[in-house]
Amino acid sequence: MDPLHISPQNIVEHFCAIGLIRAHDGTQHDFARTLAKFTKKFDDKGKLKRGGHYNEDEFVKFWFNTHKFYNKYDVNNSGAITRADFLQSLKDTNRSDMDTDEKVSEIFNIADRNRDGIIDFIEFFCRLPQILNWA
Ligand SMILES: [Ca+2]
Repeated sequence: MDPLHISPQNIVEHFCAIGLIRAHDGTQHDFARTLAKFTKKFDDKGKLKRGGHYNEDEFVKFWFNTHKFYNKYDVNNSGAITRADFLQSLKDTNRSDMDTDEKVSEIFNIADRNRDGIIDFIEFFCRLPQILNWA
């Protein structure tokens, strides 16, 4: 593998190898789908990208920005998104037209894969396209 260019497939294989995502629980599939979606779309300046590859700097920037976005929902900076965090961040966006409790339940139903009551970063990333549609 060219060390300066990493494909979504390289990233998926690496994340599997270190145990962050797994084939048997569906995280590998969802993770790969989200990654492919975003690597195809944007370069590091937010412009539409031609191929589906990142160089190392671009990937680090992308990964950093995705964590920054995750941290916006982690209102109390605990490192994990709880229902209270999500509820607060939806209320902060001042969208009183929504039933925020219902929204939070919907988000947790699809994103909290292991049903431990928190959305960790990998769970968040796997469902990022849906979360972006809601938030
Ligand atoms: Ca969880």
